[in-house]
Amino acid sequence: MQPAGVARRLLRHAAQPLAAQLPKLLSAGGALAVQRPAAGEGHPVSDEELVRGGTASAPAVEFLEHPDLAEIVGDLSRPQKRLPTRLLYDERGSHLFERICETRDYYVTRAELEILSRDLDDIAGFAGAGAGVIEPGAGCGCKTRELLSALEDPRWYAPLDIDPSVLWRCREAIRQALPHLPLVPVCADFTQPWCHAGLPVAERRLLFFPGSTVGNFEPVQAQRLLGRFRDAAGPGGRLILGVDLRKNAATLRRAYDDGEGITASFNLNLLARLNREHGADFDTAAFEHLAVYDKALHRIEMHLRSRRDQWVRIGGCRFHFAAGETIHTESSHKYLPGGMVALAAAAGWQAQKLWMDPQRRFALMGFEAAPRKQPNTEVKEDNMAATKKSSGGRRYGKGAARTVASAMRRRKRGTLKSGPGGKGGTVRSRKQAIAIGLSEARRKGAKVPPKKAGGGSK
Ligand code: AVJ
Repeated sequence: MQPAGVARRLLRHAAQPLAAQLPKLLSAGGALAVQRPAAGEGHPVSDEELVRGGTASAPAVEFLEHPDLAEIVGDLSRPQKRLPTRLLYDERGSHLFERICETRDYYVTRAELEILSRDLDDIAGFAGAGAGVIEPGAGCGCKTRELLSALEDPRWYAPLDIDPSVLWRCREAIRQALPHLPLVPVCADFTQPWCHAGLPVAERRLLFFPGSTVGNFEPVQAQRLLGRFRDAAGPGGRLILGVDLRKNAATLRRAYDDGEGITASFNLNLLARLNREHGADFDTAAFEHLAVYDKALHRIEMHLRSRRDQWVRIGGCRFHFAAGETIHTESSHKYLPGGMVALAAAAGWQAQKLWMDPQRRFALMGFEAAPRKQPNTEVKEDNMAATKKSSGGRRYGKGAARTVASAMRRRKRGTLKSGPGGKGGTVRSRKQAIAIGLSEARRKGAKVPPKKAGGGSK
């Protein structure tokens, strides 16, 4: 990486307001609140100013002050180069994505719409009456229009999108179809915290996250995102989640490298965007689109492959590309329904409903916000539940529950021994751990039902 003074200066002047930089504003009156940042507009800067805080070999922090640019330079500096997936969605990118959805090869949108129209009443019933609907990454809101018109007495619709131009169009489309529904558009990056506290009241909040966008995150990040949604939904909140299901690699590769070449343009637009907005000098003709299925990680990846050995400048840095070297731009994880149930459960969502298309390519899943547990009591509560279950619902005294919970913890740690004085082997079975816990309780004089003949905990 080398700083390039001229490029840096150009960059300063060419700085443009980007969606991610826009203040995350809420407007309750239905007007779209999009403001240009006061700072960051191009203004003449002296070289002295430019060098402040930086050296010839390490660019000043201020050149990378745009959060996107800092991230881009970091991502291109990795051994496997990559770029932030969200940057695919500028005005042109969002438009190209809508065209992808119309291609024959990209089955995802069609499969989802099929479920939405077939099971609309059931889905609307699950959402319940009087819901406020939040849609992160709303796009044009076409899918939502159908859902909104089927809902009973929806209170408001809050589309979130990183791209203000998309939000404008979404607002117009929804206004046309549902002129009386209050609209609360939010210009925000839904992967970052945003102000959901300011939303109007409703019977309950419904998070609508279709399109399998959740698949674009690594499972750990997906869990964190669903956890954020759980916070935004609040008590009694619901989630309707679109999930693309595992299927053969050939179908997936075709879906992400369509015959009409729209996905290729969509992917390559990312480089054109970096040229437009960050003064980069990518030769887009020197890169090609690639879709690769990773069988071990169950995900289809989009890459941009360098057709030749070349250098590219961006953010005052130079990056080398060997011929055939790739930039990883997107991953789309494919799930089994049970896998998503577990992932969402870890984020505080209880699975309630599963709707699939007849070919089982895609799933819409319905979740309800799980009641909040006190931190640190989870293990105990779980074990009390286990005690109740394996005892046929009988209630023990608090003392017994405590010794059983302790025995269960020791079993998990592998330190629970059976036999008199713990001289037997390590206890593996749940049932035996419960029995040991109960006999400990009995020794301490806690209230425990008498042992049945034949032993055991029942
Ligand atoms: C809408 C983000 C889920 O991953 O299937 C389509 C994006 N990328 N073709 C997907 C996309 C390439 C799409 N998501």
